[in-house]
Amino acid sequence: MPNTRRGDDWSDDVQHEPRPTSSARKPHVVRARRLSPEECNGTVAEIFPNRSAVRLDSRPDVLLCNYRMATLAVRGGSRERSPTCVGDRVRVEGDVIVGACRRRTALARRSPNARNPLTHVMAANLNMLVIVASVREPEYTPGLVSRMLEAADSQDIAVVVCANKIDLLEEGAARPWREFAEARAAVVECSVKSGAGMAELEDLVRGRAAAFCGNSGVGKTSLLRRLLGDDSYGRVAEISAASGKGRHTTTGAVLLPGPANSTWIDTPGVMDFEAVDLKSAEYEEP
Ligand SMILES: Nc1nc2c(ncn2[C@@H]2O[C@H](COP(=O)(O)OP(=O)(O)OP(=O)(O)O)[C@@H](O)[C@H]2O)c(=O)[nH]1
Ligand SMILES: [Mg+2]
Repeated sequence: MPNTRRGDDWSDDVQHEPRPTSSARKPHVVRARRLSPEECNGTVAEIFPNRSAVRLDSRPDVLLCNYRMATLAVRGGSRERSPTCVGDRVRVEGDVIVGACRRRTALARRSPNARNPLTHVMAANLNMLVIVASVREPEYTPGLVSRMLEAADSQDIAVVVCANKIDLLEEGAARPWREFAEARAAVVECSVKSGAGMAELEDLVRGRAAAFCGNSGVGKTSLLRRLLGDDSYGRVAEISAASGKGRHTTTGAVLLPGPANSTWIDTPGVMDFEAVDLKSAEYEEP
């Protein structure tokens, strides 16, 4: 079933009404703070309404957890649409997330829900961003690639520009994505369908904490299936014949353990990317 929601993923359409404030409400006794790396024991793998799935360091499966907001929520100014994001290092006690570590890096954008301008932190603690574009179907969009590249570059996150569906490129056609090789990015032309360039991509992402981001329908989930050798992961769908665009098949970011301690994050396709710099909100001491 195609995803017919207006936003890029389910949480764009969740209405975040401000909680009623009451002068009679008691102030929190425990002051929220960011934890040290040693205090954390898991990594957020997926976000659901009011809960997160956490991959604990001590066990291979994921645990569905609630939040203890009093000790977790340190905002420092930016209103995020979820208390944690995929890739966040957290402390879990029982099945409750009681705190989170300061993020080393974060890919964040303004959430597309105009009624509620929130920050959407797409992924945290990355050391690589794989910007996936398709050479055709859907059409290649250089603006999105360069905006994402800029956001990663400002945090010293390594960038791979992955031009997928190279099997669809006609002989002699222009290859405008190659311009990004001059912007400190590795550029890989590949095809999930033919296997071209896949070994090169695998070499680049092996051992990395890498998020795969880009438009809907460019092949992010297909690439990850191929890299993981697991066709049962996630869902892929043909792009729409009517619009030539993707169908927003992946509806939330998912952290996937890969070979050689890789952590690869599949993300929902975005229609646009307006970066939010979380440095002042996130990295300064509260
Ligand atoms: N021809 C061709 N088709 C591909 C290639 N890679 C993926 N596709 C097709 O592109 C379509 C979209 O692939 P997905 O993996 O669902 O794309 P996505 O980027 O995850 O899309 P969202 O989850 O909506 O963001 C599917 O029909 C895939 O089979 C490729 O290299 N060549
Ligand atoms: Mg997908």
